[in-house]
Amino acid sequence: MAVYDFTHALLRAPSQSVTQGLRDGDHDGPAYDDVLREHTAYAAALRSLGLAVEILEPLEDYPDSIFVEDPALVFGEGAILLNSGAPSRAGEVAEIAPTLERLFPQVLSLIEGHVDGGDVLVTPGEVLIGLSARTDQTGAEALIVALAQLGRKGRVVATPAGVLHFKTGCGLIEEETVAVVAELDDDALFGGMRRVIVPAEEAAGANLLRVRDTVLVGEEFPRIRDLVEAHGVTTMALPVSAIGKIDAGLSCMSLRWLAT
Ligand code: CIR
Repeated sequence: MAVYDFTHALLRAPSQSVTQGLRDGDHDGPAYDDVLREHTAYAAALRSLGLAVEILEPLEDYPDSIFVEDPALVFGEGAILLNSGAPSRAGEVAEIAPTLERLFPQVLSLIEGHVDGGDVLVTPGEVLIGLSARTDQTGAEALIVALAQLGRKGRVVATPAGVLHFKTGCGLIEEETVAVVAELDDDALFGGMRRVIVPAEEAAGANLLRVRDTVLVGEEFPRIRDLVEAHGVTTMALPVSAIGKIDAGLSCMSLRWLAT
């Protein structure tokens, strides 16, 4: 089984407060209806690829809670509750914990430090943990301990300045091929995986998402789609311009796993 052969996905519906989501800069946030439209298309895409999708109720107190990838990391064998480095998001983990307790055979917790799931890239050989404004060394080391309890190996890597999360700048195309922004084009980071460089003008689309035999790509990133298709992998274009206004991409809106 490949690391993206998921059977299940967990999402959370956007709250009206999503218009106030965190963003770098002082530009306007997205309109609620636009985010809802993108979220609906995303859920439909995952279902069309054969995943069982559960959508949790919106949380008005947490504008960014639609981005369920950040408060937890999940595998079929268990979930790990994380601890966001963004104060306004710290409460999201307690909100999602009961659902994860219901869905997973075991649920571990980060014992110290901060990690956002957006900084974690699961590759076949290891789990890469990017240090960022949201993920600190203490949290990354605590995550490595938790991963070991699930029989997985973690490794800490640097996230380049200027991107929110490690995965803002990369995503798996195939098990041994990763799409990266130029700043992440580094052998040491990806342990010898083949890298496909995302054109600078489409850097905002690097957070693509492989699900089963398809790579989901933002619809305004045609050159990335061409690059992925050139590797013989089918793409599916999805609208992301609204969530892009609050620094999010395609991996952020779901937790995904292969049921064991
Ligand atoms: C935030 O700043 O936390 C949200 N506005 C965007 C989170 C994106 N999540 C992700 O990349 N995993």
